[in-house]
Amino acid sequence: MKTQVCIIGGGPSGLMLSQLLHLKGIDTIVLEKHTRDYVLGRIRAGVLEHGFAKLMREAQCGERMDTEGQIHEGFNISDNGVLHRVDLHKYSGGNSVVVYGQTELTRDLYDAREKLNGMVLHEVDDVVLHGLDSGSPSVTFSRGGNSERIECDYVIGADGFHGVSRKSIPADVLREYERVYPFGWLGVLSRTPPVDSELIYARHERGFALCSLRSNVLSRYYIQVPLTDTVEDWPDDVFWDELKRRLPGDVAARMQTGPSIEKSIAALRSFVAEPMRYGRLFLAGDAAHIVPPTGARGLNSAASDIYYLYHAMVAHYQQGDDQGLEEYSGKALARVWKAQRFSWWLTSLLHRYPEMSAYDLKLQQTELDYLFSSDNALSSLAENYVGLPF
Ligand code: RFL
Ligand code: PHB
Repeated sequence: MKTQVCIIGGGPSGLMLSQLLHLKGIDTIVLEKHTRDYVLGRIRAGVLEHGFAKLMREAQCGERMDTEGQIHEGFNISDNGVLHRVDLHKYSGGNSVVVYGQTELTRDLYDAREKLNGMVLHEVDDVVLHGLDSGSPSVTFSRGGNSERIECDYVIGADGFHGVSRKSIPADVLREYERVYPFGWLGVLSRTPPVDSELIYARHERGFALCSLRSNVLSRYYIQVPLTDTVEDWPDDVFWDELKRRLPGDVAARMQTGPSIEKSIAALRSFVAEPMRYGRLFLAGDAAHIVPPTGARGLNSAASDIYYLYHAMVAHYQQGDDQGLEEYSGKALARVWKAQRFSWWLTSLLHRYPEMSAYDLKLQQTELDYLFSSDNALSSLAENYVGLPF
């Protein structure tokens, strides 16, 4: 097979880029390891910044997001049982975020690709990238027992943290920066009305908790757990009791509980790979960088990568202008590192680390007290949470 841009990974990054390029007449093939149902079964992001929402509209995929997504102009931080509201609208100069699940937006992207007869090949295995430092790269893979090969101009590595693309960059070129956190998040999805119309991030001596939502009838809750815990350690009733303990009394009292529809534990990690380009390979999204979910930045950082790549590819194919491609890695990484800083900071502010000394706890408390006492500090939090410009 032949295409202009071969995209590895059919998650939100790969699908979004494929759709945007298609609308500009640039041919792509997306290779995805799993089935569509498997990809849609992964419960992940819930909070989108407007930069991402704009890109969805540009990709002609924004209709359902605009009717079913919720605009949130603020969120809450509970500090040992006391609730403080962060007025995003006031402190970010009128901005807000959109609450719309990653599952739903990925479904919208799949539907859009299907409508335009976009080529998305599922259940591909043994993906290998060839000739990345030559003028004619190719990708080989197996599907349904057959070996296949795609010749292309460029390869996009949008295959997430565990994908093959990043690993195809020679070790003496790639530099990796990483921080692994000594705890995970246990997430529960339940068909119950959310406890609050806005998100609640809770700092508590028993550990962090988060109350989020997908709609008026679908709630998403998380609690910080030790990395050694498994889902089996947390039957539903034990989970609900622990979540309530970490929330203000009145919030816990009005919490509606029910059976979990999904329950999983995610480890928390900060990670950046540099550079994000090697020859004809460009990395995007989780393939190049990971943040702990505390700041809701993961998918939103992927959005800026896709935005830069999309414009760079269009300039290349329509005007023969390669400046965007040349500058991609540096430009993308500048924003990526700011999302890293913010996610690390909010994680440090709200979690209970096993090794925390009395001094560390006092500093954490002071950092929060300062935040709630300073318009400047709240503005800094708000401008990062709604997303820095790209
Ligand atoms: P994905 O979604 O991991 O998709 C990569 C795709 O590549 C496929 N793949 C391969 N395909 C072919 N060949 C191979 N060898 C392959 N290896 C892998 C995979 O099957 C997969 O389909 O990466 P992408 O597209 O870059 O998207 C990134 C986002 O998924 C991620 O950043 C967010 O989910 C992070 N995140 C959040 N981000 C936000 O912006 N706001 C949030 O509120 C938010 N909440 C979250 C989150 C992530 C979480 N977890 C589980 C880590 C909450 C959680 C709990
Ligand atoms: C979610 O709804 O899954 C969610 C929301 C905000 C975060 C992380 C996850 O910071």
